[in-house]
Amino acid sequence: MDSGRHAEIAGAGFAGLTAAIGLAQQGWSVTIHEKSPELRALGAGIVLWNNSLQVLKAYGLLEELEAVSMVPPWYETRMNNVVVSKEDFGGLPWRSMTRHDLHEVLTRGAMTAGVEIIVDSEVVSADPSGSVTLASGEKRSADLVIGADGVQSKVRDSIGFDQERTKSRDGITRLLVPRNKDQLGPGEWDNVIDFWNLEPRVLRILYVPCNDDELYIALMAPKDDKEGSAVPIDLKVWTENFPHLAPILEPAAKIHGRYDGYQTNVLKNWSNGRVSLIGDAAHAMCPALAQGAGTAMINAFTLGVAATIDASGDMSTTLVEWEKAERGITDRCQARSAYFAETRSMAQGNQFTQEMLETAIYDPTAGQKGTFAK
Ligand code: FAD
Ligand code: 5PR
Repeated sequence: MDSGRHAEIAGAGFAGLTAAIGLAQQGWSVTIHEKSPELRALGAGIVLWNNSLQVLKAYGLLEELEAVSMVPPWYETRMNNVVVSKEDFGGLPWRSMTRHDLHEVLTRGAMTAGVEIIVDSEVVSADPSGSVTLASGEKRSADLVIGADGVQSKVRDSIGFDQERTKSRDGITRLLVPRNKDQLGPGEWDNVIDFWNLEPRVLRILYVPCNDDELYIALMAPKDDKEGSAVPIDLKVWTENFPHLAPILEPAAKIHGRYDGYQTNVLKNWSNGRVSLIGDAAHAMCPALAQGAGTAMINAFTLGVAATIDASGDMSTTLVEWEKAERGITDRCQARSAYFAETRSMAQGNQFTQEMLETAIYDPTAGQKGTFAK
């Protein structure tokens, strides 16, 4: 099946790779430009929920992902090391993994589907009539241009989308460390555990086991807390506040790491002419609901379906309709995530109500089974 159509994508992150696989599996020729010299995922661990797991299933990649990820039995919340809640989301599919492993599964899936990935190739601008310009000066045309180039998107900024940007007071350092399970005290160390301290000081450690060997920890501190936001992490401060976690904090202090402030970007529109934005380029969000990658993958998937169905060749109407259909669920997720960042109310536990799980539960592939992974 060859649709005769061509897509140019900026960014080989989770959004760009997911869009590329969907388009290629539906017969498009696809080129991704990745500005980094090598293909790899920055950051530490990640949680995926039903929405993105369904996308991987539709693409024929779920088994591969299952082999490198795990299902923590419970999502536990503790305040000053006292358990306040344990949730299992009532059987809703979710999995934890390293970002590296997820990125590898998507990269392999893209290669198998015939996607061309060019590294060391930065997109510096895009044009709504359907072209990208590279740092090398080369200009390339396409039926569809996708800006999946992250929160600092040049595709977005070269066109000039209207956007509202909000920065939160908190931020986070995310690290991957050895599990060291046998050195931790009694506890169910396969759970995700959200350790909150609000008194005497606002510091939080989100503990996310990714597989037998690797543990993702996210250390949250207010931006104005110089010690809490320092990298490498200040071992004295963190072990004083979380003494029971010393066996994982010690190796964490040896990694340089990076402290990222939370940011929310809301665009008036996600598309202009033949250019569409997905992922953090379109809707960067606070991390509380762990849906940054999930929403990126939903929108990457549904964009590929909509663009393929477009029969007229006039992407502009198609992209407007796609955004109308898909946008609500992302906007609501972004707003809920910003609310949790603002109020820090995840600390109270039991925050994963059906309403808060709306985006996690959503199956963007419903009605599309059998179209992919041919
Ligand atoms: P990105 O992941 O930012 O990918 C964008 C890609 O585009 C990158 O590969 C980049 O090199 C490339 N690129 C950028 N500009 C250009 C250009 N002009 N031309 C060509 N290529 C370009 N969420 C979690 O749930 N867990 C985490 O552990 C976590 N860690 C994170 C760590 C970091 C450092 C960052 C920035 C974000 C993290 N997030 C995390 C948030 C979540 O990863 C994002 O919501 C999700 O990755 C968005 O995917 P994306 O593909 O839109 O953007
Ligand atoms: N969940 C995950 C996560 O990485 C973070 C949060 C929740 C998987 C932080 O990056 O609440 O901040 C959070």
